[in-house]
Amino acid sequence: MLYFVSSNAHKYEEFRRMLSGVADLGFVEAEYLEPQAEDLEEVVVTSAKWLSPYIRGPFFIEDSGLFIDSLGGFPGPYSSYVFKRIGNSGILKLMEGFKNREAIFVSAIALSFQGRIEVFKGEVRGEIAERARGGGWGFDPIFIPYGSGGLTYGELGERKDLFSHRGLSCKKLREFLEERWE
Ligand code: ITT
Repeated sequence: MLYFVSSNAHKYEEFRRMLSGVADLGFVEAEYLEPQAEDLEEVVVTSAKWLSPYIRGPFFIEDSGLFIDSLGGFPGPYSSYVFKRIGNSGILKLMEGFKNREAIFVSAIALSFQGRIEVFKGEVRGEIAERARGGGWGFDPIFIPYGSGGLTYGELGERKDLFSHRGLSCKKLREFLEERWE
């Protein structure tokens, strides 16, 4: 069994869906120590090293962040905290008056496997919508990935996986596991 450690059940659902047929995915619902760093790769590698003595067998974690160009990359590594504090309406308010609504959604996975830490990254460019559209969770209703025909993650439903930052990082994880997972 491969384990995903996270406090976020939505992420687990997405990974389970995307890794089906490759590995059975268990969920360890837990919060863990995250260093304050701008680079998500640094965050996940440090956290995975910190977690490894506590978890028997292979596991992975993921850190994601929404980097908005006009806001100097904010909220970036602080996305979870900012979402909890001000939500999508707060982000839309901050964006009022900005013509440039471009943003990048980034996902970094650290896999602890056979004594090593492997990193897989995914990045998607897109735009912050003028208003919230569709369902989903977190920033889903306000992020429009390029190539989706103007639909937000929230409006894409499960098709989000085909366009998303997590879809890209998970594709790399999947390819890695396809060659090694038994
Ligand atoms: P962990 O315990 O796995 O860290 P988390 O929710 O704190 O779970 P992150 O630190 O990666 O996750 O925070 C990223 C935040 O960005 C997350 O809480 C959401 O609000 C938002 N987010 C990340 N990926 C998203 C996605 O695919 N769709 C919508 N919002 C997303």
